[in-house]
Amino acid sequence: MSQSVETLRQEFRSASDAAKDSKDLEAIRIRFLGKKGAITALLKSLGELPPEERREAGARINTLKDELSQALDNEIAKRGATEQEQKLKVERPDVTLPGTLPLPGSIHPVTRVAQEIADIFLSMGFFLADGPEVEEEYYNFEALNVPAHHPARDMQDTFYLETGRVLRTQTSPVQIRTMEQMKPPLKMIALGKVYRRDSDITHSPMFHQMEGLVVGENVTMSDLKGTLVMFAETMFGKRPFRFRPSYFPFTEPSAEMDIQCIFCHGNGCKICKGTGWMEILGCGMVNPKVFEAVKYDTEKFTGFAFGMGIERQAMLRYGINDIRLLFGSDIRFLRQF
Ligand code: 2NL
Repeated sequence: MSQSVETLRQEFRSASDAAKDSKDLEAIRIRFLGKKGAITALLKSLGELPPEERREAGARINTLKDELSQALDNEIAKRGATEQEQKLKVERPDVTLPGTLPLPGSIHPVTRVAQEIADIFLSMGFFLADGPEVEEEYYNFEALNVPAHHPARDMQDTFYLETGRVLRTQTSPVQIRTMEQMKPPLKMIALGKVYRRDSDITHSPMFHQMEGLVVGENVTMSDLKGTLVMFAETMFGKRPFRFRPSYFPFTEPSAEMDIQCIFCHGNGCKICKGTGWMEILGCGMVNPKVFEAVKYDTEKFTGFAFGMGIERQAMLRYGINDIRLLFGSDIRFLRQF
């Protein structure tokens, strides 16, 4: 046994002396110290020795093992450094080659416009509230005076989940939840993703909406007009606006606000369908039925509310004429913002 230990030591020395580079050294490590290497084989053969000799032989083999491993590490460190130096001498970087410019990231136009709109209302003293996208039917419909037979509740228009919940179709459930938690007066906005079963050239099943709500004593339609004109002028600059009567179950009376067409300046074009006007938001005085649902005193409090699609605002703001561009993630389009 002591014979074979000495033989291995000699074999290792000559192999190590002959090694040209770290690749050779790695091969040597496998040959001697690997799982199927010479040392392992030697350790396995211990069983063939008489028991009284095993202890000492085992110790010798382990000493050899440590010795070889140490010697290899030293050799690899030494050669590695030399090889690195050699490489650095030969492979010089060509500093005259043109570099690759890092592409700067940018904020998506929908996010930007959402932040811009939110900032306008925050500067007027509104606070921002948040709520779930998977919503109870009660908060999405009932509390907002949208009864069970209403067409908006149709399976065709709303994503119903197996749990009996829905994907919110508007951000108004956030206002309902907030009113349940807070006493008037309040001025709030809610902002986020909403979902409708609509998918064609001009509709996406997911889009972004922002709604606002003001509740207090003596809140009137004049407050609504003043607030929304101030918003629209900050957003789109001073240009003609108009309010048209409309209908929503959660407001009474209801209106829609139009801005003079930003493409044809009121002359009439394809985009405004020849009317010279473009709708920017829906609004109205809060229907007392909504206040009843949240147990607000309808004798004491009134309020106004409004809602707008963010994608629509982004299209108006930047003169984008196809909503698909906003969902396409085409870097050439997005890089312009
Ligand atoms: C639109 C119109 C609107 C509201 C949303 C609302 C919320 C509560 C009470 C009353 Cl809690 N109203 N929201 C009111 C009028 C219009 O949205 O065109 N959205 C895209």
